[in-house]
Amino acid sequence: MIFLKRVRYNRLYCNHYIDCIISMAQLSDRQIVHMDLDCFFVSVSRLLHPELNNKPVIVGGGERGVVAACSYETRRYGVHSAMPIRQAKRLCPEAVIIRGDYDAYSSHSDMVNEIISEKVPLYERSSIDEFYIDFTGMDRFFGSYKFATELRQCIIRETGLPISFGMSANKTVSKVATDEVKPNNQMKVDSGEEKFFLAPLSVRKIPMVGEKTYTLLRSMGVEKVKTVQEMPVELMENVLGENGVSIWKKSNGIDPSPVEPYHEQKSMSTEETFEQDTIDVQRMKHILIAMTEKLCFRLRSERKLTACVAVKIRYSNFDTHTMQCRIPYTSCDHTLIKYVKELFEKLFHRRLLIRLIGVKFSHLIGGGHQINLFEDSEEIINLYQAMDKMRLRYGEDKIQRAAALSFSLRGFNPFNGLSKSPVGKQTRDTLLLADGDVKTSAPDNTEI
Ligand code: TTP
Ligand code: MG
Ligand code: MG
Repeated sequence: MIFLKRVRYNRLYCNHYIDCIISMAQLSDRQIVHMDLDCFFVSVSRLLHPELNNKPVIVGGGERGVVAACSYETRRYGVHSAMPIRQAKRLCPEAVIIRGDYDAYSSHSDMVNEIISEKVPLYERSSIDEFYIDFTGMDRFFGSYKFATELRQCIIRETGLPISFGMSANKTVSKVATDEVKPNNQMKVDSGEEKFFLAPLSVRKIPMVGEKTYTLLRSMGVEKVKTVQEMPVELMENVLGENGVSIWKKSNGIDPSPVEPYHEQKSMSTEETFEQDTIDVQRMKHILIAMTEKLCFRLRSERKLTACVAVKIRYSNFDTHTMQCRIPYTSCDHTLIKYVKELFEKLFHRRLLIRLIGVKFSHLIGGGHQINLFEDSEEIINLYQAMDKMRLRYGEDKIQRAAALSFSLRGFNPFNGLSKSPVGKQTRDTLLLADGDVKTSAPDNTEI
C-alpha cells in the first residue's frame, strides 16, 4: 500500500517535473516578433508633408507643451518624448516643431494593423504603433524570420512608414531587441542567447524599469542588466517587492506571457436611471461630470484615448435622444467635461422630466499616452498622473472635481443617490434628493 502510494506520488512528481520541462521547452521554442514603427508621429507627418524629410522634427503641443514624438535627428541632441518643448528647443534649436494630427496617426496605425491581420493568425496590438506577433509553428512551412522580414518589407512598401522588429522566444527580449536595432532595422536573438544579449545593456532598457526604479537601482550600484542577472532574486524582492521579481525574471530573459489576440474595444459608457424623474439641470450636470471623470480614469488606466463623445438622455415618456461629436484624441477630464456639458445643453431643451442620463466615449485607440497635443502642458500631465495615482491607491472616489464634489465628499454617491451626511447641513442635497434619487446603476460598458 505504502509502496503503491509512493509510486503514485513519484509519478505525480515526475509528471509535474516533465510538464515543467515540456512547458520550458515549449516556451523556448516560441517565435515572437515585436514590431514598432520608427518615430511614428514624425514619420506620418513626413508622409503628409515631405518637406519635413531629413529635417529634425518634433511633434508636440504649444510653448508650454511636451514632446510627443521626435525624429532621430533630434535624439542626438538628447531630445526625447515627454520632455518639455522649451527644453527640447534649447537642446536642438534648429528643430521644426509641428502640431500633431491624431486622425492621421490613427488611420495609419489602422493601415498597419490591417496588413498584419491579413497575414498572420495570432497577433496583439499593444499600442498605437506596436504589435506582437506569434510565429510559433510556422517554421515547418516557412522560416519565421524570413516571414517576419517579408511582413516588415510589405508594411514599409504599402504604408511608406519605417518600422523595425526584434524576434526571440519571448515578448520582453523581442521588445528590447527592437529598441536596440531601431531605426529601420531588424534583429533576431536566438533561443539560449537571451541572457548574453541583455547582459551588457543598461537596466533602464528592461520594460517596466521607469525613472524611479532606475534611480533606486543606480543607488544600489546596479547599472547593467548583468548585475541584476547575478543578484539573488530574493534581494530584488526585498528591495522592490513583486516588481523586483518581475524585473529579475525579465533581466534573465524569462517571460512566459503569451501574445494576447487583439480585440478592439469600440467604446466605453455609463448611464444612470433616476429613481424619481428629475428636472434639476444643475444636479444632472454634476452627475455627468462625475460620470465623465470616471470614464476618463478608465480610459487612462487602459491607456486609451477617445475621439468621439456622446451624451444620452431619456425623458420620462421614454423618448430617448443622443447627441455626439468628434473631437481630437484625448483622455483628459477637463477637455471631455467641456464637450459633455455642451452636448447636454444642446440636447436638453424640452424642460420635461428626465428619467436617465448617460455618457459614452467611442473611436477609442490605444496609445498609452496622456498627451493631448493641442492643449496639454507639463503641469496638466503631472496633475493627471498624480490624481490617477491617488485613485489607484485610495479608491476611485477619493479625488474628484469640485463640481462633482458636492455629491461625493459629503458622502453622497452620485451613482446610487445615497447620502450619509447629516441632514441640516445638507439643504442642497436634501433638495436634490427630493427631486429624485438616483436609483439603478447600469453596468459600465452598456451601449448607449
Ligand atoms: P513610441 O513607439 O514610444 O515612439 P516613436 O515611435 O516616436 O519612436 P521610436 O522609433 O523610438 O519607436 O511611441 C509611438 C508614438 O506615440 C509616438 O510617435 C508619439 C506617441 N507618444 C506620445 O504621444 N507620448 C509619449 O510620451 C510617447 C512615448 C509617445
Ligand atoms: Mg515607435
Ligand atoms: Mg511604440
